[in-house]
Amino acid sequence: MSIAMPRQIGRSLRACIGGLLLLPLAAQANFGFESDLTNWTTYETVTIGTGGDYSTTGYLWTVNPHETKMAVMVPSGASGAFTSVADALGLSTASRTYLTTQFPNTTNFAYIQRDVVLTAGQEFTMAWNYVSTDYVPFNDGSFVSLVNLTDPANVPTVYGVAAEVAILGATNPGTGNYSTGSYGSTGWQTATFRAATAGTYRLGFAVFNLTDTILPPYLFVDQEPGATFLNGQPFAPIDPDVNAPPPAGPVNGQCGSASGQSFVEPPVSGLCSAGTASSVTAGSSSFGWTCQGLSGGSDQVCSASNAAAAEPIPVPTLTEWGLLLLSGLLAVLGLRGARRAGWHGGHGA
Ligand SMILES: [Ca+2]
Ligand SMILES: [Ca+2]
Repeated sequence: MSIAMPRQIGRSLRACIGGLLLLPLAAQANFGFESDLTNWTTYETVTIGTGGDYSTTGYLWTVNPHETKMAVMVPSGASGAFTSVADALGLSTASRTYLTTQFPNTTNFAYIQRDVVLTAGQEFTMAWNYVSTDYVPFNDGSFVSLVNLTDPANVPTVYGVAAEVAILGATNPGTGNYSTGSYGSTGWQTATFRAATAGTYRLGFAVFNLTDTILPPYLFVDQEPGATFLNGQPFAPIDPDVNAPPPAGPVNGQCGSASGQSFVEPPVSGLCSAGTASSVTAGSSSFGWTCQGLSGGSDQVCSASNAAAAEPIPVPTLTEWGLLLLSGLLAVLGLRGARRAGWHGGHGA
């Protein structure tokens, strides 16, 4: 008992210190919507969902939250809302240009946003799930934003890219970072954020119709991934779209795991961990390629050893010499044997 007391105090102190380190997010609670929409500002159709069925043509999607509640967003209201949405989210001119370039025909929206105090370099994540009730080619989409209100020139990192905005789910292949196709879902995905300088940031999630206001998509948001089911079966999050649009900020090319390794044929995977891989060229002793930066990012030149060029040359040469020596030896031995047999024969006769 007398020993347990100090231990308990020690534990409490450690818990307090842990809480202080996490203060910025902890002090502004309800990132997981367990207290409904407290601390969030909403626009158009935003409700609190406790999980359930969301049917699209031919598919029964079941989307459940992390813990008990999540935000459920559906674009509605008047068309032509982009500028007022961008104003509310605090987007820079560059971010607006990026979004209107990728999605020139947005009509109506729904969004949620809140201000978050972050320390320099602080990281956090949020989860989201886009469900399309529309079908190709009638595209719809969604994006996330994190704007440095204190120091707008120092943009944060969203999904690994130095930019205020990142496209999330979209319906048409090649238009989202995660594209569902007709009536599909991205499953629960995790967005990553990293503050630049210390300050107040505005976090926003937006979902929109394109061209018309028919068959609006859903965007579900929670602090951690929930669960998704398709026709009652567990549905895993989909992979990123390999033909996704360029990111909103520069991405420097970076060599992948194949760099510096040894191959007998040109490597086809692990070429780049960031950027777009060029075709692989085969030299006499090495393979070479370039990881090309995106949206103004720098390129990186990468190489791997060409084992096929180095190995086969000495091996046949040695074998050939060996065979030549062996046949020469056999010829000499055969001749001597014949001579000795002759001598013996002669001697014995
Ligand atoms: Ca939740
Ligand atoms: Ca639509």
